[in-house]
Parts: sequence; C-alpha cells; structure tokens
Amino acid sequence: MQVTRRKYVWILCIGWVIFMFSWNLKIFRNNGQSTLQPKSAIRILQFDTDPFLQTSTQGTYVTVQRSVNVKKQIKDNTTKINDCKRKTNIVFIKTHKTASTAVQNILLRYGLHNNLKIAFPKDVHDFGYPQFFSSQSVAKQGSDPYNIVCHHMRMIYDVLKGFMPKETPFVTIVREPGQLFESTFDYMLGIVPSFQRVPHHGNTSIEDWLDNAATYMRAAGSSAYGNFAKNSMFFDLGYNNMIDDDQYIEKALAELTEIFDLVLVSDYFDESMVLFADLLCWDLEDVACLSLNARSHDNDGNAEIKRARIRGKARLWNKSDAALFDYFNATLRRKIEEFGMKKMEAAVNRLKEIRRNLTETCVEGEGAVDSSKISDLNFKKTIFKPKGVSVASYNLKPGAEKLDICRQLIASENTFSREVFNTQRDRLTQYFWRV
Ligand SMILES: *C1O[C@H](CO)[C@@H](O)[C@H](O)[C@H]1NC(C)=O
Ligand SMILES: *[C@@H]1O[C@H](CO)[C@@H](O)[C@H](O)[C@H]1NC(C)=O
Ligand SMILES: *[C@@H]1O[C@H](CO)[C@@H](O)[C@H](O)[C@H]1NC(C)=O
Ligand SMILES: *[C@@H]1O[C@H](CO)[C@@H](O)[C@H](O)[C@H]1NC(C)=O
Ligand SMILES: CC(=O)N[C@H]1CO[C@H](CO)[C@@H](O)[C@@H]1O
Repeated sequence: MQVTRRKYVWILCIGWVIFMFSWNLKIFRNNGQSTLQPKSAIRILQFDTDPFLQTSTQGTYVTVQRSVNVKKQIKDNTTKINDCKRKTNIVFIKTHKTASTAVQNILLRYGLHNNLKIAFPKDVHDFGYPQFFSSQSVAKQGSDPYNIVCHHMRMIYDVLKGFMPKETPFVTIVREPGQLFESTFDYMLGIVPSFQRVPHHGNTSIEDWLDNAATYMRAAGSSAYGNFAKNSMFFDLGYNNMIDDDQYIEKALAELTEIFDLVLVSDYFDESMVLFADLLCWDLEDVACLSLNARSHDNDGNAEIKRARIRGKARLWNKSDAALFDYFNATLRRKIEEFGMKKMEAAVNRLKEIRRNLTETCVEGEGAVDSSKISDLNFKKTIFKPKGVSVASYNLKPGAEKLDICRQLIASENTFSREVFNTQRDRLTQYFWRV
C-alpha cells in the first residue's frame, strides 16, 4: 500500500517535470521573434514558472528573459510614467545631424536586451540613402516581422507602412534649422560639392556660402549628397527639398502630422525623451543616453553673435526646414503641456539623475571630450569623423569596459549596429536550428 502510494507520487512528479519541460519548449517554438539563447533557456527552466509575457501589437507573444524581468520589475516600481503595456514595435526615422544617433543607440540597446527583431540595412549603415527606403535594402533575417526600424533612410511612408506590423508608432526628430545647417555644413563639407565651391578661410566660409547659396548650388549641379545643402530634414522625410512653395510645405506638414505619433525636438531633448518613453510605455532608464556623434565646439562671445547671424541666414535659406521645425516645436510644446508641466519637470530631473549616474559609472573625467583625446586606440579607430571635424566622444573609466551598458552607451554608430546585427543573426540562427 505504502509502496504504491510512493510510486504514485513519483509518477506525478516526473509527469510534472516533463510537462513543465515541454511547456517551456513550446514557448520557444511559438515565438520566433524572441527566441532565447541556451543559457537563458536553462535559467527559465530553473526559475521561471510564470514567464513574463508581453503582447506585441500583432498579438504574438514576446518572452523577455527572466534575469531582465526581475530588474525591470524593480525599475517599473519607481520610474514607469504610466501604468500601461510596453510597445515593442517602432519606426524611428533617423534624420541627419539632429541627435538621432543617440536615439538610435537607445533603440538598438532596447532591441538587444529585449530580444526584439531589428531591421538592419544590408550595409549596416543606411537603407540605400539618398534613395527612398525599399525592403530590398533590408538584410533579410528570417521571415518574422520586424519590431524596430531605426537606421538612416529617405522615408517613403506607404512602403514602410506595408513593411511593418499595423499600428506601429512612427517617431522622428527635428532640430532648429540654423544650428542644423551649421552642423551639417561642418560635418558634410567633404562630400557635398556645392559646399566645396566656396573659398575656405576658416570659420567665415559658411556665411559666404549662405550669402550666395543659390549660385553655389547651381554651379555644383546635381550630386548624390546635394540634399544636405538645403532643407535636409524635409528631404529625409521624403519631400522635395528644393521646393519652397507655401502650399507644398503646408500639405507636407499636414501629411507628417498624420504619419508621426511623436516628433522629437533635439533642442528640447530631455522633454522629448520623456514623451518618447511615455508613448512607448518604457521606463525612463530605457531612454537614458549620452550625446553621440555630436561635433565638439568651443564657446566664445564673438563667435556666438556670429553664429546667431549665420543661423538667421540659414533659416531663410532652408525655408521648409524652418517651417517644419517651427510647426513641430509648437506641437512638442503642446504635448508637454498636455503631459503636465510639473510632471514633466519631475520626469526630466529624474532622467538627468539617471544620466548622471550612468556617466559616473562609465565615463572618465567630466564627460564628453574631443575624439582626438580618446585614449583607447581600438575604440578611437571606430569613431567615424569627417576630416577636420571634431567629434565629441567619451573615455571609459578603468574597468567600465567590462560593463556592457558602458561599452554600448559610448559605442559609435556603425560599430554598435554591426555588433547588434551579429548578435541578432546568431540568435535567429539558433532558433532555426532548434526547429
Ligand atoms: C574666426 O572668427 C573669429 C571671430 O570672428 C576670428 O577672430 C578668427 O580669426 C576667425 N578664424 C579664422 C580661421 O578665420
Ligand atoms: C514598490 O512600491 C511599493 C508601493 O509604492 C513599495 O511598498 C515597495 O517597497 C516598492 N518596491 C521596491 C522594490 O522598490
Ligand atoms: C520653440 O517654441 C517655443 C515656444 O513656442 C519658443 O519659445 C522657442 O524659442 C522655440 N524654440 C526654438 C529653438 O525656436
Ligand atoms: C543614482 O545614484 C545614487 C547613488 O548611488 C542613488 O541613490 C540614486 O538612487 C541613483 N538614481 C537613479 C535614478 O538611479
Ligand atoms: C538664400 C535664399 O535663396 N533664400 C531664399 C529662401 O527662401 C525664401 C522663400 O522662398 C526666399 O525668399 C529666399 O531668397
């Protein structure tokens, strides 16, 4: 009697173990978008009887690693702005010279840590820019839909909309066009033919160029990078950057308002990132970053006055970009008011604190330094910078290179993209092996 009861208990236990095992396996199979690597699979078998499941907007399940969950649950307690369901699909249109690299870094890290599927360009850097986006330019990795698009492109909305799951939020970023132009001129001098037509005598050339912009552009003829010389944001968003017609601009703004769930403004970066976290239902920790791929510059009073004059001229020249900026700057203002000024202030302070902590943990010295002062030679080699341009970068604290978060925060665009691309490829390959 005793013996048979013990046997019964044993059979129940073994049955339970087998059931749990196959149940866990089933999760992997149903879940091509976020397969787990062997190590985390073991972890789940050991600890995780209630895997943390999230619905993506297509209704499929995305399993997030347990080790990440625990941290997230602790974080959620303190920094989630609203109680809502995390969004895992997003299109970010990465405009040029607008702090978009920092936003891309955030999205790459989020995708990597949450096993989301990022659409990478075949060349890892851009989707055939300055040509319009096409799915041909995406490096194919499996047949499941993508979660994130965040590399440079010239947007063509209908194609992108068809490429991504329904209801995917669209986000982009704009910058005050005077500063944008200054930055673009400096950074793109080497590749934009019309910029090179102006005689260079140090810092005066940008103003000389603007005073005769139309002539220089005509003389340079058409070029693959001509779009950087006028209304480059307007161009990146898919419009004709040479048309200054009010009606055309108005129509474009109406369309863009329909397309984008949020337009970030790099001049109000922190407020923008709070709204970004709010839109996607992410934690503030998820949207903390350091400034990347920015030019470094010195400040003196005279230079500032001159800069203001140049910015005024650049605004005039870039009429559609100026209209675009003013419009979405006003939109952002309105969204901040809707969010609540007090709540925004608190969230921005918290975001700043998170960034300060990250900086303290990872970065040597005061913060960003000129790329020429980067001491890690291997890292220095990976920093992309046009000839003669100073780019701000970071030295890691001794030992901080062992922390993934630190390496990833300061990594340059192409290096980090490639790293995430390779990790994703390995993960997806393992998935196909298992099936
Ligand atoms: C740049 O401008 C400043 C102030 O106008 C001037 O003092 C300086 O000489 C200029 N530099 C060059 C290289 O022209
Ligand atoms: C989470 O919040 C609750 C209620 O506000 C609090 O009692 C608890 O200690 C918090 N937990 C953590 C880990 O911060
Ligand atoms: C953005 O809009 C605000 C309020 O409408 C305005 O005060 C501010 O100057 C604008 N920013 C820029 C950079 O033009
Ligand atoms: C930042 O670090 C301090 C000290 O370690 C800690 O008390 C604080 O909670 C941290 N803040 C955030 C936002 O992580
Ligand atoms: C420098 C230049 O050509 N600026 C032009 C910018 O656009 C406005 C409006 O179309 C023109 O009046 C300016 O001449």
